[in-house]
Amino acid sequence: MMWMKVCIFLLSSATLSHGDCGGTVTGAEGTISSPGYPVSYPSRMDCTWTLPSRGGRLTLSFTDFQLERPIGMLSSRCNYDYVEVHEGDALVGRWCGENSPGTLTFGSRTAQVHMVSDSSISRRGFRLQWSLAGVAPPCGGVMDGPYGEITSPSYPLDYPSSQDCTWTIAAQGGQIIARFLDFALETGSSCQYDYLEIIANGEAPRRHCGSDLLPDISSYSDVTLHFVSDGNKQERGFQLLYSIQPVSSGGVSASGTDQSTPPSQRTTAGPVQS
Ligand SMILES: [Ca+2]
Ligand SMILES: [Ca+2]
Repeated sequence: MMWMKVCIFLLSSATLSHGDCGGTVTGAEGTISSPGYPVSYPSRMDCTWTLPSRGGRLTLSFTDFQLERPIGMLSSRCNYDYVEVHEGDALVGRWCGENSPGTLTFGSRTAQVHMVSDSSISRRGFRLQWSLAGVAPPCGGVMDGPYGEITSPSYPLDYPSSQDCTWTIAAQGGQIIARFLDFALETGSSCQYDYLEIIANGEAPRRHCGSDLLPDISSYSDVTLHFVSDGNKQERGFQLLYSIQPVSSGGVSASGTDQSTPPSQRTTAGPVQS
Protein backbone atom coordinates (compact mmCIF):
# COMPACT_ATOMS: atom_id res chain seq x y z
CA MET A 1 0.00 0.00 0.00
CA MET A 2 2.78 2.38 1.00
CA TRP A 3 4.73 1.42 -2.10
CA MET A 4 1.71 2.21 -4.28
CA LYS A 5 1.36 5.62 -2.66
CA VAL A 6 5.02 6.38 -3.29
CA CYS A 7 4.59 5.38 -6.93
CA ILE A 8 1.51 7.56 -7.27
CA PHE A 9 3.40 10.46 -5.73
CA LEU A 10 6.35 9.98 -8.09
CA LEU A 11 4.04 9.78 -11.10
CA SER A 12 2.05 12.83 -10.10
CA SER A 13 5.08 14.96 -9.32
CA ALA A 14 7.00 14.13 -12.49
CA THR A 15 7.09 16.53 -15.39
CA LEU A 16 5.05 15.15 -18.26
CA SER A 17 6.89 13.56 -21.12
CA HIS A 18 5.64 13.70 -24.65
CA GLY A 19 2.86 11.17 -25.14
CA ASP A 20 2.39 10.12 -21.49
CA CYS A 21 -1.00 8.69 -20.57
CA GLY A 22 -2.15 11.42 -18.23
CA GLY A 23 -0.51 13.27 -15.38
CA THR A 24 -0.45 16.69 -13.80
CA VAL A 25 1.29 19.52 -15.62
CA THR A 26 3.67 21.91 -13.92
CA GLY A 27 5.11 25.22 -15.07
CA ALA A 28 3.50 27.97 -17.11
CA GLU A 29 3.14 26.42 -20.55
CA GLY A 30 3.65 23.21 -22.46
CA THR A 31 2.26 20.70 -24.89
CA ILE A 32 0.30 17.51 -24.31
CA SER A 33 -0.25 14.79 -26.86
CA SER A 34 -2.03 11.48 -26.76
CA PRO A 35 0.11 8.33 -26.30
CA GLY A 36 1.88 7.32 -29.50
CA TYR A 37 1.14 10.64 -31.25
CA PRO A 38 1.39 11.22 -34.21
CA VAL A 39 1.14 7.45 -34.73
CA SER A 40 -2.09 5.75 -33.65
CA TYR A 41 -3.05 5.83 -29.98
CA PRO A 42 -3.51 2.46 -28.21
CA SER A 43 -6.83 0.68 -27.91
CA ARG A 44 -8.62 0.52 -24.57
CA MET A 45 -6.83 3.57 -23.20
CA ASP A 46 -8.20 5.80 -20.48
CA CYS A 47 -5.95 8.78 -19.73
CA THR A 48 -6.55 11.94 -17.74
CA TRP A 49 -4.35 15.04 -17.83
CA THR A 50 -4.84 17.56 -15.04
CA LEU A 51 -4.01 21.24 -15.57
CA PRO A 52 -4.22 23.24 -12.32
CA SER A 53 -5.07 26.88 -12.99
CA ARG A 54 -3.37 28.05 -9.75
CA GLY A 55 -5.64 31.08 -9.66
CA GLY A 56 -4.64 32.21 -13.15
CA ARG A 57 -6.16 32.04 -16.62
CA LEU A 58 -5.61 28.77 -18.45
CA THR A 59 -5.78 28.42 -22.24
CA LEU A 60 -5.89 25.07 -24.07
CA SER A 61 -5.41 25.14 -27.81
CA PHE A 62 -5.85 21.88 -29.71
CA THR A 63 -3.47 22.14 -32.69
CA ASP A 64 -4.23 18.67 -34.04
CA PHE A 65 -7.20 16.41 -33.43
CA GLN A 66 -8.03 13.12 -35.15
CA LEU A 67 -9.92 10.38 -33.34
CA GLU A 68 -11.97 7.49 -34.69
CA ARG A 69 -15.06 8.75 -36.47
CA PRO A 70 -18.32 7.84 -34.79
CA ILE A 71 -20.99 6.18 -36.91
CA GLY A 72 -24.52 4.99 -36.37
CA MET A 73 -27.36 6.20 -34.19
CA LEU A 74 -25.13 7.04 -31.22
CA SER A 75 -22.54 9.00 -33.23
CA SER A 76 -23.55 12.29 -31.65
CA ARG A 77 -22.46 10.84 -28.31
CA CYS A 78 -18.97 9.93 -29.59
CA ASN A 79 -19.61 6.34 -28.61
CA TYR A 80 -16.22 4.89 -29.75
CA ASP A 81 -13.21 7.06 -28.91
CA TYR A 82 -13.49 10.53 -27.40
CA VAL A 83 -11.85 13.40 -25.59
CA GLU A 84 -13.72 15.08 -22.75
CA VAL A 85 -12.71 18.36 -21.14
CA HIS A 86 -13.80 19.20 -17.60
CA GLU A 87 -13.54 22.50 -15.76
CA GLY A 88 -13.68 21.72 -12.05
CA ASP A 89 -16.59 19.27 -11.73
CA ALA A 90 -18.37 20.53 -14.85
CA LEU A 91 -18.17 18.81 -18.24
CA VAL A 92 -17.24 21.37 -20.88
CA GLY A 93 -17.79 18.97 -23.79
CA ARG A 94 -17.02 15.70 -25.53
CA TRP A 95 -15.32 15.56 -28.93
CA CYS A 96 -14.47 12.83 -31.45
CA GLY A 97 -13.69 12.28 -35.14
CA GLU A 98 -12.07 15.40 -36.58
CA ASN A 99 -14.31 17.77 -34.65
CA SER A 100 -11.58 19.53 -32.65
CA PRO A 101 -12.33 21.36 -29.39
CA GLY A 102 -10.25 24.23 -30.82
CA THR A 103 -9.21 26.79 -28.21
CA LEU A 104 -10.71 26.74 -24.72
CA THR A 105 -10.12 29.29 -21.95
CA PHE A 106 -10.70 28.67 -18.27
CA GLY A 107 -11.12 31.05 -15.35
CA SER A 108 -9.69 29.93 -12.07
CA ARG A 109 -10.68 26.27 -11.93
CA THR A 110 -8.57 23.22 -12.66
CA ALA A 111 -9.07 21.74 -16.13
CA GLN A 112 -8.95 18.05 -16.98
CA VAL A 113 -8.54 16.45 -20.39
CA HIS A 114 -9.81 12.88 -20.44
CA MET A 115 -9.28 10.59 -23.42
CA VAL A 116 -10.88 7.18 -23.88
CA SER A 117 -10.50 4.68 -26.72
CA ASP A 118 -12.42 1.49 -27.36
CA SER A 119 -11.12 -1.91 -28.49
CA SER A 120 -10.58 -1.24 -32.20
CA ILE A 121 -9.65 1.42 -34.80
CA SER A 122 -7.31 4.19 -33.76
CA ARG A 123 -6.27 7.41 -35.47
CA ARG A 124 -3.52 9.97 -34.92
CA GLY A 125 -4.84 11.31 -31.62
CA PHE A 126 -4.46 14.89 -30.43
CA ARG A 127 -1.89 17.49 -29.62
CA LEU A 128 -2.59 20.61 -27.61
CA GLN A 129 -0.66 23.62 -26.37
CA TRP A 130 -1.49 25.03 -22.96
CA SER A 131 -0.46 28.20 -21.19
CA LEU A 132 -1.15 29.78 -17.85
CA ALA A 133 -1.27 33.55 -17.36
CA GLY A 134 -1.85 35.80 -14.40
CA VAL A 135 -0.60 33.45 -11.70
CA ALA A 136 0.74 35.35 -8.72
CA PRO A 137 4.22 34.18 -7.76
CA PRO A 138 4.85 33.19 -4.14
CA CYS A 139 5.12 36.22 -1.91
CA GLY A 140 5.58 36.70 1.83
CA GLY A 141 5.20 34.35 4.75
CA VAL A 142 6.62 33.43 8.13
CA MET A 143 10.21 32.17 8.08
CA ASP A 144 10.71 30.03 11.15
CA GLY A 145 13.61 27.82 10.09
CA PRO A 146 17.15 28.28 11.46
CA TYR A 147 18.27 29.72 8.13
CA GLY A 148 16.77 30.54 4.76
CA GLU A 149 16.55 32.73 1.71
CA ILE A 150 14.08 35.46 0.89
CA THR A 151 13.77 36.93 -2.58
CA SER A 152 11.39 39.31 -4.25
CA PRO A 153 8.72 37.53 -6.35
CA SER A 154 10.06 36.07 -9.63
CA TYR A 155 13.68 36.84 -8.66
CA PRO A 156 16.12 36.97 -10.49
CA LEU A 157 13.64 38.10 -13.11
CA ASP A 158 12.00 41.48 -12.60
CA TYR A 159 9.38 41.49 -9.85
CA PRO A 160 5.77 41.93 -11.03
CA SER A 161 3.91 45.22 -10.66
CA SER A 162 1.43 45.87 -7.83
CA GLN A 163 3.03 43.58 -5.25
CA ASP A 164 2.53 43.82 -1.52
CA CYS A 165 4.43 41.10 0.34
CA THR A 166 5.32 40.75 4.00
CA TRP A 167 7.84 38.29 5.39
CA THR A 168 8.50 37.76 9.09
CA ILE A 169 11.71 36.12 10.25
CA ALA A 170 11.08 34.66 13.71
CA ALA A 171 14.00 35.27 16.09
CA GLN A 172 12.87 32.41 18.39
CA GLY A 173 15.02 33.71 21.22
CA GLY A 174 18.13 33.95 19.06
CA GLN A 175 19.84 36.62 17.00
CA ILE A 176 18.84 37.10 13.38
CA ILE A 177 21.71 37.82 11.02
CA ALA A 178 20.64 38.66 7.48
CA ARG A 179 22.79 39.59 4.51
CA PHE A 180 21.67 41.07 1.21
CA LEU A 181 23.30 39.50 -1.85
CA ASP A 182 21.42 41.62 -4.35
CA PHE A 183 19.24 44.72 -4.25
CA ALA A 184 17.72 46.58 -7.21
CA LEU A 185 14.41 48.40 -6.82
CA GLU A 186 12.97 51.31 -8.77
CA THR A 187 14.51 54.53 -7.47
CA GLY A 188 12.40 57.32 -6.00
CA SER A 189 13.46 60.42 -4.04
CA SER A 190 11.52 59.18 -1.00
CA CYS A 191 11.13 55.57 -2.19
CA GLN A 192 7.54 56.40 -3.05
CA TYR A 193 7.30 53.91 -5.97
CA ASP A 194 8.78 50.52 -5.09
CA TYR A 195 10.34 49.87 -1.72
CA LEU A 196 11.43 47.40 0.91
CA GLU A 197 10.60 48.35 4.47
CA ILE A 198 12.58 46.67 7.21
CA ILE A 199 11.59 46.48 10.85
CA ALA A 200 14.30 45.10 13.14
CA ASN A 201 14.94 45.24 16.89
CA GLY A 202 11.44 46.62 17.38
CA GLU A 203 12.46 49.96 15.85
CA ALA A 204 10.51 52.14 13.44
CA PRO A 205 10.31 50.82 9.84
CA ARG A 206 13.11 51.92 7.50
CA ARG A 207 12.27 52.21 3.84
CA HIS A 208 14.76 51.37 1.07
CA CYS A 209 14.85 51.56 -2.72
CA GLY A 210 17.39 52.09 -5.53
CA SER A 211 20.32 49.83 -6.27
CA ASP A 212 22.79 50.28 -3.39
CA LEU A 213 23.32 47.00 -1.54
CA LEU A 214 21.90 47.27 1.98
CA PRO A 215 24.07 46.54 5.03
CA ASP A 216 23.59 43.38 7.07
CA ILE A 217 20.67 43.18 9.45
CA SER A 218 21.24 42.07 13.00
CA SER A 219 18.24 41.77 15.28
CA TYR A 220 17.35 40.15 18.58
CA SER A 221 13.65 40.32 17.83
CA ASP A 222 11.57 39.28 14.81
CA VAL A 223 12.47 41.00 11.55
CA THR A 224 9.70 42.13 9.23
CA LEU A 225 10.31 42.76 5.53
CA HIS A 226 7.57 44.57 3.63
CA PHE A 227 8.00 44.76 -0.13
CA VAL A 228 5.77 46.96 -2.28
CA SER A 229 5.85 47.62 -6.02
CA ASP A 230 3.64 50.11 -7.84
CA GLY A 231 1.96 49.83 -11.24
CA ASN A 232 4.93 50.43 -13.55
CA LYS A 233 8.71 50.19 -13.95
CA GLN A 234 9.97 46.99 -12.41
CA GLU A 235 13.52 45.97 -11.49
CA ARG A 236 15.33 42.78 -10.52
CA GLY A 237 14.42 42.97 -6.82
CA PHE A 238 16.37 41.58 -3.91
CA GLN A 239 17.91 38.43 -2.51
CA LEU A 240 18.67 37.96 1.17
CA LEU A 241 20.05 35.09 3.24
CA TYR A 242 19.45 34.84 6.96
CA SER A 243 20.39 32.60 9.84
CA ILE A 244 19.39 32.48 13.49
CA GLN A 245 22.27 32.39 15.95
CA PRO A 246 21.45 30.88 19.35
CA VAL A 247 22.08 33.31 22.19
CA SER A 248 23.64 31.75 25.30
CA SER A 249 23.68 33.36 28.74
CA GLY A 250 27.24 34.55 28.10
CA GLY A 251 26.31 36.36 24.90
CA VAL A 252 26.26 35.33 21.29
CA SER A 253 27.32 31.72 20.82
CA ALA A 254 30.40 30.81 18.85
CA SER A 255 28.62 29.13 15.95
CA GLY A 256 27.52 30.52 12.63
CA THR A 257 28.73 33.25 10.38
CA ASP A 258 28.97 36.42 12.44
CA GLN A 259 29.87 36.51 16.11
CA SER A 260 31.67 39.82 15.88
CA THR A 261 28.76 42.09 16.73
CA PRO A 262 27.88 42.27 20.42
CA PRO A 263 24.34 43.31 21.31
CA SER A 264 25.48 46.78 22.38
CA GLN A 265 26.86 47.52 18.91
CA ARG A 266 24.11 45.93 16.88
CA THR A 267 22.94 47.82 13.89
CA THR A 268 20.04 47.68 11.57
CA ALA A 269 20.16 48.37 7.87
CA GLY A 270 20.31 52.11 7.31
CA PRO A 271 18.17 53.84 4.72
CA VAL A 272 19.52 54.18 1.19
CA GLN A 273 18.02 57.61 0.89
CA SER A 274 19.35 59.88 3.62
CA1 LIG B 1 -11.37 3.16 -31.42
CA1 LIG C 1 7.69 50.29 -9.94
